[in-house]
Amino acid sequence: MSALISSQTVAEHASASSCWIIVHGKVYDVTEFLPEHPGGSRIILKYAGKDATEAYDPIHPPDAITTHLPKEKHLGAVDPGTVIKVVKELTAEEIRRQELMAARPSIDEIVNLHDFEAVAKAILPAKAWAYYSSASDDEITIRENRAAYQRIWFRPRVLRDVSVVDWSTTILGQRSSLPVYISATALGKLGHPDGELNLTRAAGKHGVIQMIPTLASCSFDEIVDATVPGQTQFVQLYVNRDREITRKYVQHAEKRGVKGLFITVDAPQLGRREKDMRMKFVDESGVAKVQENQSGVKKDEGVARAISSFIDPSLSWKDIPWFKSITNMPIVLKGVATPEDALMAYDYGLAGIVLSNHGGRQLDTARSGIENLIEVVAALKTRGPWPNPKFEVFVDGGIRRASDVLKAIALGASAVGVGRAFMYSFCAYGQEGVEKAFQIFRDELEMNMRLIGARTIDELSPEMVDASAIHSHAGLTPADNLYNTTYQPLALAQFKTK
Ligand code: FMN
Repeated sequence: MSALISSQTVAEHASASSCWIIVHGKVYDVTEFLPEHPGGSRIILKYAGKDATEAYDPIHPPDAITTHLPKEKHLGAVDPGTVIKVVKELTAEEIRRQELMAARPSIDEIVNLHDFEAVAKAILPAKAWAYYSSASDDEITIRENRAAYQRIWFRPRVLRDVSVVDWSTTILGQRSSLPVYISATALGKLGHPDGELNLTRAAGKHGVIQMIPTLASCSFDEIVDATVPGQTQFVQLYVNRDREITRKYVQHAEKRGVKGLFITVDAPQLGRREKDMRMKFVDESGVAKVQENQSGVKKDEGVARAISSFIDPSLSWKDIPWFKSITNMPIVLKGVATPEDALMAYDYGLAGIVLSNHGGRQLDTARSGIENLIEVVAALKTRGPWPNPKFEVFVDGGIRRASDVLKAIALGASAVGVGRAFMYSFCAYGQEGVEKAFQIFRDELEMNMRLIGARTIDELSPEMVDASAIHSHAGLTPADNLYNTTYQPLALAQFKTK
């Protein structure tokens, strides 16, 4: 066994020419890795010669450092006897958040999914809130994702004996207790120490399907290990420039029993999420440090961009046969937005598509998934009978109510994905929060299905909704918040003041 390394020795390697860090009690020499770190070298150098565990944990799966750093750079364990325990003083912001955490509404007082968002906003660290809530550019699409559902109205049927209603369904041939799956949202530990495991555990208990993100804070295996027998998971894929890494990841997922591969196709480059980017310029005390801009801080970073530089922008339709050759999992393209691409996915023999704009985080002023659904279903009907069990269409973005879910299904979606609402539910209340979110969906589905006159998911049909206003963007145009905050209303003629 190699000798223990004293923390004083580690502290001697605190520069770019020799940079050691401690993560989970182990010492690593990251000097040569500094220029390669996807998040930039500055953040590592901040912890040079010190324990970086606290900063490392929310952004990386536990095995990231051991996998990416060559064995000879794993220097050994730190001698615990030499570690000086620093009692960290809480900042005013941390104290404020702890107080808010203690004063959270009890979970019984949470009546809808918006409540989770409000609680999460109050208790999350500023960086986590910025990363989770941000959307691209002027954040028009994220607002449209909600507004689009408000342009669709129900045409309910009556007198249909709705004493028993059943909202269970199948998604890619897998049983699901809800017509809703948990969409992939990266970096769960920014918002809760158990990260994505909150979702896995709640989903296992309630028969809901979870899509595992490539960029999860927990490792892929930790997430799969937390399942119960028979639990279904899908995996979301960001395709790596190094296809060998992608091949291994996909085949490992299949071997571990994952039942569907969702390839994200709307992110050849990550969108500019300005709320997240601005966080780069705020130091730990919460003080903006915009002046650093002059001294070389790259403005186009932020948590999202820092972790995503491996994504391959050259991905194209030509790669699809390769994906089909490396896996037997059903392949779904996540982030399709037009009938043209929907038909291509169909013609390439894929299992389905997700009509998604990535929660408004990619191309701003892209239309909502639900608006695209109408055109996509019309186009797919030209290829044969619809619904088609061999090709499923999913929708995500802005879904916060069972009524949203039912509108999407009535218009032809097999099921819908929910990102933020589940994420905020665990940020606010951990696993219990996610379970409560499922309960809210169940309660709302039961009530709405009765009121619409649909006893099962199959009984939902296009005649039950009026979507005639969906393409009219004039009425409920999302507010341009950035513009509105800067420009005051025009002044009217003023009375003289004395
Ligand atoms: N989609 C991906 O394909 N991969 C990701 O890593 C990913 N991370 C996300 C992280 C956050 C914080 C959020 C809010 C969304 C992310 N998404 C990602 C998009 C979601 O999978 C989903 O498309 C979107 O959240 C749906 O919109 P909603 O949040 O309004 O439900």
